[in-house]
Amino acid sequence: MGKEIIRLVETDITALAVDAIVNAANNSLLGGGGVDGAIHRAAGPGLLAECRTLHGCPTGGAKITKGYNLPARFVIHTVGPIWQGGNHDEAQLLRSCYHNTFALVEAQHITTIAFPAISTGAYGYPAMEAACIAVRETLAAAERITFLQQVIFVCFNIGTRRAYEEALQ
Ligand code: AR6
Repeated sequence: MGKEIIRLVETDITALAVDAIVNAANNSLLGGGGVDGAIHRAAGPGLLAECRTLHGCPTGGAKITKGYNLPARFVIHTVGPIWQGGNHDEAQLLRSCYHNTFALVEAQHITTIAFPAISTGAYGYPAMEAACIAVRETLAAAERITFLQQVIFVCFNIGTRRAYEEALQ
């Protein structure tokens, strides 16, 4: 299994009928702006109610909920690092987001998943460096998780798309 399981798609992640979509959440897991706000709006109040029972999530961690009104069956909430110049463990924490998300994928037998570009919006992580981490962690997971069929990287803007294209070279 290699790069052929990866697809770049320009869409709103909440529209995707995959097993799981990933949310770029914050430590509270109680919603916010960006993709987090869009996911909570589309999923409806059931999602927030379940998130309240999770008591937050550390940076680099991941927790799973149902998808409620979303076409996706699950939402995997992960908390990316805030970019602080690159010397504050940001890369390790972002790698952990992907690693811990794929651990849940494996445990729940998820075969199709879509990721936003975690940390690259409000949290300011450089798109190119984030895309390299996303691709590398995905290829490593695909080697291990034999039932994984498709990983979609949602490109919400042109800069994100270019970064993934380059990272896939
Ligand atoms: N579908 C797919 N991607 C999207 C969508 C969408 N509907 N909306 C935005 N993006 P961000 P972060 C892209 O800021 O940097 C929240 O307030 C966006 O263009 O959503 O991890 C949380 O509560 C960018 O490429 O997440 C946290 O407080 C990417 O998603 C904080 O923001 C990530 O941007 C997390 O910041």
